[in-house]
Amino acid sequence: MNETYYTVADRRFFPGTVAMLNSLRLTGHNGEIVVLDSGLTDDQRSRLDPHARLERPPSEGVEHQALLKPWVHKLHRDGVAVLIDSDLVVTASLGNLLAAAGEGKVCACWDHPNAIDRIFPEWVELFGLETAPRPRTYVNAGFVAIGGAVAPLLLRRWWEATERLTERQWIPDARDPAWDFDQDTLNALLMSEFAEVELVDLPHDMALPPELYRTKVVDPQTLETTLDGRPVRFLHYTGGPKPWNRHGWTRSRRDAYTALLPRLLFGSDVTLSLDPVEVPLWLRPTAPGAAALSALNVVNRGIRAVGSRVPHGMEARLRLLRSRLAKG
Ligand SMILES: [Mn+2]
Repeated sequence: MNETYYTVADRRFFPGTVAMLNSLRLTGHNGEIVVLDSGLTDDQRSRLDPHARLERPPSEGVEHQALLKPWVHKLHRDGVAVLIDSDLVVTASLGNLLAAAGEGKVCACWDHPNAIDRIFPEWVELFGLETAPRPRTYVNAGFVAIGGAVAPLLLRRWWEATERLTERQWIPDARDPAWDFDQDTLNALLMSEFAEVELVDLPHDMALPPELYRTKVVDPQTLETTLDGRPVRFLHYTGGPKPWNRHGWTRSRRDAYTALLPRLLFGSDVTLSLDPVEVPLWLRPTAPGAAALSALNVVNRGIRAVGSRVPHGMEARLRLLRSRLAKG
């Protein structure tokens, strides 16, 4: 299978990028990995360099790195393009998805249950669509596999639609038609100009928060993971702060993604390993690290319990802050 993996990373997303890269290799995916460098340090670049192709996307006119994802249309030549987030890890073989993408289908996973019917007539004007969107499953843009003749067309249109957003101020309200950036533009295109393209939409393959907390790591060695007894192929730590960041302690609990991070960053069999001092204590592969994660688990469960009783206005502000961190 001739596939290329594309991800966007800056210095803050380096640990996540390394975990994603290692997870791909550990699950037997050998295709080239291309990192769109939106602000890595020289040290990070030199460490990624032996394992990934680094590309510098344009710095002008792109206000947010999330908007860079479909810039892949400038790089992708042939075979299957796999666009994959650097806050996501792969826990099982993607073989059948890559094969389906190779036949010209688009593969992606269902988004959150409360977003699954997201659609806006305003998308036509906002994204410059040629036809009106028709309801179709709203998918998560954290993993998208596209191949065949549709790949260059969809990637180009995805970029063109997303590029229009750079001139528009982000409105921090999920009811805004462009709140979800490149994920909205992708879905708008799949629901309109590309409505005839077969979509392999996977209802159970991606674990997102809050389901991530219920997800079980069956075997840390193979990364085998299940949710409600069903195998999961992607653990996607959406939102912020990320568990590898300094402020990650406000969220880090014993979820499957955080539980696998030390194994993915420091395991003796990983492609690129970090120095433990590069991540917060609770992610270090040491006894104090494991103890810190257990303690955080207790503290953050408590915070969540309190959180359900906070006044409405405060809750909305917290949500806003969280989504800002996610976008930022
Ligand atoms: Mn993501």
